[in-house]
Amino acid sequence: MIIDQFNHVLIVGMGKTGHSIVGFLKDKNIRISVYDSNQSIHDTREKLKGISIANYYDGKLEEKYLKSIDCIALSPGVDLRNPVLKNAQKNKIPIINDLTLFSNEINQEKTKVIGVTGTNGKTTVCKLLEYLFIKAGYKAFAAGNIGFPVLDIKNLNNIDIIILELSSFQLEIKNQLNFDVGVILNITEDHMDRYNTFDDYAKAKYSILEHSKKKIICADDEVMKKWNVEGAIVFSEFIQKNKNAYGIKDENNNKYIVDHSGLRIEITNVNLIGKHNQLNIMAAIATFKQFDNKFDKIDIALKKFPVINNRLEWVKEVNGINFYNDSKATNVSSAIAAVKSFTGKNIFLIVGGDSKNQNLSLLSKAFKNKIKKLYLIGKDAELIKHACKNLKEVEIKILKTMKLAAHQAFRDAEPGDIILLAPACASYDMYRNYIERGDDFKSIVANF
Ligand code: UMA
Ligand code: ADP
Repeated sequence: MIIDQFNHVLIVGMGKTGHSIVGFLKDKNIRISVYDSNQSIHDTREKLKGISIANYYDGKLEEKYLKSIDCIALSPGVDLRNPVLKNAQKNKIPIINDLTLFSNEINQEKTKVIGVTGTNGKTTVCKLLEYLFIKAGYKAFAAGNIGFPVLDIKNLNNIDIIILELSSFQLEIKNQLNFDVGVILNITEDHMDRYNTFDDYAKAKYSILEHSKKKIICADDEVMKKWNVEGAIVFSEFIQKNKNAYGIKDENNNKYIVDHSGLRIEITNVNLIGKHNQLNIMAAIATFKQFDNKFDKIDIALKKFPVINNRLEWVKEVNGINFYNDSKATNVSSAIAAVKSFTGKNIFLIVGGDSKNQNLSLLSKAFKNKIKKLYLIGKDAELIKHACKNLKEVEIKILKTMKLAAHQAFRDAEPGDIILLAPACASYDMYRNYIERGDDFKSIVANF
């Protein structure tokens, strides 16, 4: 058991993951110290009442906090480039995360593990996989970056299949966890405030494949196209020659997911809209098929799978105008995917927030001939306006609040039009998170 090697662990970051790690370590006869840059010692102490904690630290991470410890358990939100952490690595202090501890807990003979990563679509695919497995009679559970730390999973031994949503931050920390199937959905720019180069970000994603018995990747993705992944199972919008390929076939205005062994699953009238969701569904089916070939009601199940909140979620129709909330579109590529999901419609689009050093230039190309008016909110409104300056035919307005933006869009739109919130940015400059941002939008729209 890896943790037996350590006497004193410093947990860095006391959010969900930090607390989950404390919960795991507290009965293991190991000294625990905790650190958080923002949460005050007082608050953390209050939350950990009744647990024996050697030291509470807050403020800036200091070299001296590492003095008596022999392991750092890191939360994903903490940047590994922090000089103190870099030094720790240099001094061979092991840096682990909750997945490292989990890899020692799980009996992989009994419980299968699927890892899903990618810039966008992880939660959709993980939830869909969990749903399909449960429909097919398995005990399945989705955890990880989805919002449920792995060490909080109860009755691990009773679960047949765990579906882990994995962020690049979680994959950066090397561990012994192996995946029966590892999936990369797509790789586009995100989190550039955490990586020196896009290549570093892509490498973190790639690392999932090094630990996966079966590898599923997207053949259409510009980054993955350049990789040569031996034996990979691929999914694509097109029909690929590769015998391990899943593709989409159009027939008499109906769409089917097909493979080269006769699979044919209709996806015409599913609730998840847009081409990106067709790719997500295909990735989920390709994964499901690695475990089960008997369940023959996938198409019926798919039609009942509901849209997940804040992901191209239809909100309301007022005077023939349809409102959609895609608050989880926190990067450029997801906002573009949202815009592309509506054909032949005028889109009145609300964008903005913290653009996280992303390259915003792709927005203007994608918005051309699709967007009628653009409403910009939040910290980087001016930056986005500048990036869209070539969109001569699109009126761009900067507004102070979501409420002003939504009201302006409602005044401007006409029956048949779409009002879409797809911010392309993180929400932290205006809200606690994307959920609060989506809720704000929905509550404003509820009053129209
Ligand atoms: N903190 C520090 N120093 C830092 C940064 C943060 O002390 O330099 C502290 C903060 O003050 C805070 C705590 O660390 O108190 C937060 O830790 P965290 O950011 O690691 O967040 P958790 O609550 O542990 O949630 C994490 C994931 N968060 C991030 O990766 C940023 C959650 O994903 C995940 O659901 C959860 O673990 C369970 O696995 C969220 C996310 O935004 C939803 N993920 C990113 C994404 O999806 O794009 C990657
Ligand atoms: P993640 O967990 O990777 O953030 P989600 O399923 O929560 O993924 O979706 C996040 C955002 O990305 C939503 O706005 C959603 O509409 C969009 N999205 C989902 N799948 C894709 C995809 N394959 N490509 C681009 N955008 C996507």
